[in-house]
Amino acid sequence: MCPSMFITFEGPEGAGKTTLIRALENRLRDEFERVVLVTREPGEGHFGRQIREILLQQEEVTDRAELFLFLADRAHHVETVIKPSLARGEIVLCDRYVDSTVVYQGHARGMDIGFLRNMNAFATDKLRPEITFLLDIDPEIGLVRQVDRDRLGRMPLEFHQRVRRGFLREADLDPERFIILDAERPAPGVEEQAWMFLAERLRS
Ligand code: Z5A
Repeated sequence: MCPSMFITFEGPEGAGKTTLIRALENRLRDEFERVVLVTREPGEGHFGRQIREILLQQEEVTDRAELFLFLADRAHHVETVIKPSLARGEIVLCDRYVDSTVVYQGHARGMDIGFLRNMNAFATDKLRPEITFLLDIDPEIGLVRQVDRDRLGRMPLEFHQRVRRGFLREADLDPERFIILDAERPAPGVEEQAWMFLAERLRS
């Protein structure tokens, strides 16, 4: 049996990350009897919720301030939630993590990607996920699925297209870690593709 495992879920807005995480959480509990922690960035716990409120609900946040808020949320989240859960031997399913910063603040907003990688390494104390599921979707489809859009969700379509291309680029650079899922299909198909991979990994 595999010990603790850290798995992240990435992709453009409305790709279906939350839906997939719920399905995998249930199957990991039912079929493997594993203890699973479901969490997300930004916004876990009291500290994270306050940062999330500033980040996603306020209309004016400068780009640099935005970056540091995402990183502050991550640093606190890793130390207080993710690492303790992994130390207990659990499986952590995290909705967004370091790749979202590289893609949204780097590929889409234009900040220096090398700098962002270094800042991520500092914020996370170099904690990297073993598996990252990338839910790839045309942003025009994802945005239609998303009824309730936050500040970033309301960015123009071309921003979201840069996000999609950025995630695919990151996946190209790290094919061992990234599993790309075609998120335009109905949810059961997406779940099955992810589950086949995950169940196999847990059995090995
Ligand atoms: N951000 C950043 O810039 N930098 C960072 O470092 C981090 C984040 C960590 C977080 O928003 C925003 O912060 C995000 C990136 C940025 N901004 N944008 N844009 P969030 O976490 O609140 O939201 P999100 O992650 O973008 O989206 P979401 O609301 O979490 O969507 P989702 O989880 O991917 O999708 P869902 O809730 O599972 O599904 C959405 C709807 O589609 C729902 O009605 C489902 O029933 C439906 N659905 C799901 N799957 C399917 C399929 N396969 N077919 C059809 N319909 C489906």
